[in-house]
Amino acid sequence: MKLMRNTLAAVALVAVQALLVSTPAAAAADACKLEITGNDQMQYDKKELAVPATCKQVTLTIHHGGQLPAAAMGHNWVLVSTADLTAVANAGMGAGLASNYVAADDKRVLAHTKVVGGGQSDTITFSTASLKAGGDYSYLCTFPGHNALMRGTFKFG
Ligand SMILES: [Cu+2]
Repeated sequence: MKLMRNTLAAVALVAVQALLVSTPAAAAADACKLEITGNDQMQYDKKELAVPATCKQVTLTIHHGGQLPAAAMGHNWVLVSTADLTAVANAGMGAGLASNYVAADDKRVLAHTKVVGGGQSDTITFSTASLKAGGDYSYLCTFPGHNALMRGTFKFG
């Protein structure tokens, strides 16, 4: 019994050491990396993405796990204040695929990827300087007609 207790204590100690060894900087860097995947059924695989407010920059990769081309079932990832979601989607619709369905100089767009088709991906890194911790943010796909299904909550902090 004593041996078992010692073994448990040793295991606990190793676990604590493992926690201490992983530096806060390394943990934060990973926490600031996000991935999301769209499919041929007009869906993202995540309804929510979150990063801690300590992230000065966020790296996001969008994957398209389907097979349809961008012209038919393209997806992007656009970050907005939730209050701007519909307006940004409407403005993006007229911008066209060549502009990734994002209107030129739309200040309401806080970050966005390219439109990707089946098998493609795109990675962006954006600054969080303009984001407020605890603010109400959302992401959406601005391909015409997609945002009704393709939207989610973005939590910062
Ligand atoms: Cu889409």
